[in-house]
Amino acid sequence: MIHQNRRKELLSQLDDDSIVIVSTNPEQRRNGDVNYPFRPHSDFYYLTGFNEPEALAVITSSSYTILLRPKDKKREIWDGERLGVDNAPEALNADKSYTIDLLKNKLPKLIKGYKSIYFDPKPYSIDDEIIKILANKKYKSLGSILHEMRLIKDSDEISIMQKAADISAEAHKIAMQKVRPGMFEYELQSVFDGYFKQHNSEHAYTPIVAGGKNACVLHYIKNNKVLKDNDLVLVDAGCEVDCYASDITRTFPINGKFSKAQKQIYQLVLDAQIAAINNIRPGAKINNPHKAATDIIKQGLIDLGILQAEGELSQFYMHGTGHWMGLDVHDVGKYKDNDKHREFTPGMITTVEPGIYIRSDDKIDPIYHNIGVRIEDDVLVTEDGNTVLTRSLVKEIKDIESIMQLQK
Ligand SMILES: [Mn+2]
Repeated sequence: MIHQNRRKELLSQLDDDSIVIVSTNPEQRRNGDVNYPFRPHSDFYYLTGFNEPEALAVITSSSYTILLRPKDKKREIWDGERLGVDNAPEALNADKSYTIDLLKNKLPKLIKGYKSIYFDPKPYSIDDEIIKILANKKYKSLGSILHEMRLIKDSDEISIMQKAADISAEAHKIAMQKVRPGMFEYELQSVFDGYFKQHNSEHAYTPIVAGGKNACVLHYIKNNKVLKDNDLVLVDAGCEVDCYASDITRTFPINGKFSKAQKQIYQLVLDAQIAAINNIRPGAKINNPHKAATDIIKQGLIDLGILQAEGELSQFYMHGTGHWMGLDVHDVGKYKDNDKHREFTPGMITTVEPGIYIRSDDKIDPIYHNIGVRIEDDVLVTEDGNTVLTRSLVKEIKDIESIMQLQK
């Protein structure tokens, strides 16, 4: 029902003579005859709830047609059951269903008479075929309308994302309790691999487990070095539940106790993060959290003698403070309207993730060298402010240190 409502809502924003064409991802080859685990395209999944590869949805105000793989006894013995054309109408609430090999024959008939075609070609073979079939016909951007819908989460989406946030938060807590000097980064990562899998979820993105100076490499994913006594470890890991993401970063001391310098940097990032979250409410500009965070970090670094008053903050804080999150961890939806930052609206979900990264080649007091700190939570905009979906996970220094005493 929920997918039917979304299709209806989408069509209500288009002219009557519009037709929407949206395909899912193909399977991706890993090597030899091995594929990566299949993951549907988010636009397609949002409108259909169908998670088989090689499928196409054609949607108009009067009909919903799905093209999908045929039943194939031999293939199903190897790869598992397929929904099939006969079951599709009832299972997917579709009016008609055809096998995908009939694309060339059926699509020209389906689009006949429709003036506006909404289609975002992706660099996949099925979309290449559709482009050929559409020949000289013009098509309009589906994303510009659909992605605004995806940006505002409904109650079903919020409860799935809360579940993803809860699983990720618990895994981070266990990681804090399991970490030891001498452990490898990948061993700490395995806490997340195992916990996510135990809860029928996947990594929503490649996790970052970065000890010491590795935390200053923003997209460090090798995760293959030893975690050292007296260093911090930065973990950016979040799971995906039913294709919906969570995204959490915590930074904690490998031996369970922050040093004085680590505390100073950590507290500054935490103060910035809390100030940023306090700037999230309906009607507020979406760049207010970033402004609040950078003001605090800049002044704090100046007070510590790390940054000169005329210096560039981007030397130590070089990324944004958040991004939309949903079916994609970096979710769709515009950030600006006519070049101006838009306002928060209830139902939006954003991350809040300021950080400070001090490399050893930065000419400052060496006690601060190789400290990289980021703190990231997932925040839902509500009618009267916001709810932090990842609030169950500690982030105050004293709370992290005390949870780490309860070692596992
Ligand atoms: Mn993030």
